[in-house]
Amino acid sequence: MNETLLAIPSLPQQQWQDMELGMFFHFGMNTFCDQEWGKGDDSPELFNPAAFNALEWVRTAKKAGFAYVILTAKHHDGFCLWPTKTTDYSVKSSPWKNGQGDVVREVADACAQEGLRFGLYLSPWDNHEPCYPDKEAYDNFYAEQLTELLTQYGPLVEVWFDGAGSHGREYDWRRIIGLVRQYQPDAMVFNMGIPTIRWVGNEDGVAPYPCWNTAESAKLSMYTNDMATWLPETPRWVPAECDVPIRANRWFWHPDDEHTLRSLDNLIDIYYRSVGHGCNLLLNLSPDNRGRLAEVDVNRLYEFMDEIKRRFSNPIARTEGEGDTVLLSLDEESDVNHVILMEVIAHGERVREYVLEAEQEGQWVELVKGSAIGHKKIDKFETIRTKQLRLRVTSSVDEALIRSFEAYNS
Ligand code: FUL
Repeated sequence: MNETLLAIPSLPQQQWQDMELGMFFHFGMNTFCDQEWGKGDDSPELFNPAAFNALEWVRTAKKAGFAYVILTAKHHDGFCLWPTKTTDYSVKSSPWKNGQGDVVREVADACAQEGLRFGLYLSPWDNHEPCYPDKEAYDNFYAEQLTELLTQYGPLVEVWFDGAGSHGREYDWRRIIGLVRQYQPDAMVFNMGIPTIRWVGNEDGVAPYPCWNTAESAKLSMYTNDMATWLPETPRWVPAECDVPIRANRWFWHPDDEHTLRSLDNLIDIYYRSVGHGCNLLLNLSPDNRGRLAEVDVNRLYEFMDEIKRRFSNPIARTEGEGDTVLLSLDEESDVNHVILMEVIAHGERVREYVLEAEQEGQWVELVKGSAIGHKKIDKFETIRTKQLRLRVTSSVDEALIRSFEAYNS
């Protein structure tokens, strides 16, 4: 097959894939009601995060090594975290800052200040809005909300369209995507309409292997077996994002919920099976009803990312190359137990099968057999002592272009 037949990522898609780590913040009316899916009838009086501190959220993400942040501007309950003109069901009807506050603004500004990219989640399903049953009226309402967000809080790196609750419902995706393209042309579109990135298909934060960057269709939501139906203009390159809450199965903060905090081992496993399978990891933290992050969550996050940095900050050796065989020579004989491979995805995902080998007493010993490399593949194996490693691409579409081949002793 010729390169022109290969799917190729756009430049914004490449930049998005290079970020690898995003932090999701689920915050809103549910935070004050000990619930995950509000019915849209909770009083705005309840929303009052007295110690709200967006800078703390964003600095925490940054310190952990995350490159982008996604905030739930509106969840399924319809309560808006910005003072929208479209409804009174928002921060402006709450006691917080006497109705003068704007959570979206504060998080956007904190990201700009700290140099993180910012993105938004705007639930299509809206349990509060009275016009929701009227398709045309709600399409207008939703377009207006989206326009406010796209024009007032950019630049945006990603717009997250959640499929939950929308089983059987049709939205005006052409118009929605048109707005994103008009106002935030470089923002990634998550999983709906004409997506540029796709949902990995579960909320465990893990990708199957191989997880190719192309997909004909993907699941719409956890709650139906429907497949997402994308408009025909969907690009062929749609990399996956793995979303997962740090407190198992709970996206919003709940009192007395610390026992659901994921273990360090679980988070490390998630990293190997998301970033390590070439996908982005979108890890959710749930700010509490004070508007602060729980200390136990932050400590676990740092513990997790410290361990990842410990394992993967100092390669023993690194090279790049092209063709069927790429050699990696170490300065001296060393213990090796991880290899990280990356392809030059700007020219498509070319490798279909590969073998990793290590030289031992003049013989090549097989360490790993793999298929996809794509943006990244992390391979872990029994520690072996060697002075030379070899990547053999045993099947590829066009010449393999290896952006990096690194060895680690972690
Ligand atoms: C799901 C939603 O229903 C959850 O509440 C959460 O927002 C998750 C990220 O997506 O579809």
